[in-house]
Amino acid sequence: TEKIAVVPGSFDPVTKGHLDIIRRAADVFDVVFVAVLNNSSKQPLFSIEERTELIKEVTKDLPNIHIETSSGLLIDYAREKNAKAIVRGLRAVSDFEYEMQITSMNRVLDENIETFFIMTKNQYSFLSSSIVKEVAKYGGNVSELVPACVEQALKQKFHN
Ligand code: COD
Repeated sequence: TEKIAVVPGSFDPVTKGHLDIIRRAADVFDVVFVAVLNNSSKQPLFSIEERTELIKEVTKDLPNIHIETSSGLLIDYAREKNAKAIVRGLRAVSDFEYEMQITSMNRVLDENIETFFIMTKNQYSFLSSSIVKEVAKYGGNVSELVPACVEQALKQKFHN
């Protein structure tokens, strides 16, 4: 049977660090659902539709990836998709406590869905959507950090 994974995030906006995790998950699992969700502790710059469109654009070459949004709980979405695993990226020790907390909570909600972690590539270990937004806001060059269409979208947000 097909091994299905969910890669969840707010992706506000998607970076080369996210893309690396999504591609590596798609290499290991048969089918990957990228779930664009709202993180209630963050105030997003891009709407959920804009975030979804950008990820679709940059993953269209990958046949086993599906991009969707959901407004409910991650674990309910994962169950609905018949997913065996939730895949998250880890950058630094600073990610660990938060990830540990949501992993434990998700396990309480459904003990049959495992959370897997993929360690960031060294060149992306400092990279976050927040830092990208900060640099783009003040007109800095983010072309090494995000795909070209995301760079364009950031320019439009901040300089139109
Ligand atoms: N290198 C490697 N991984 C990275 C990098 C990088 N440079 N940058 C980000 N990542 C990873 C993150 O560690 C994460 O795993 C993933 O990419 C997505 O990152 P973000 O920041 O876009 O996503 P988050 O952390 O805001 O996502 C949080 C969720 C939206 C998943 C969470 O809030 C959620 O599940 N919301 C739905 C409601 C719910 O179920 N809440 C209860 C959870 S217990």
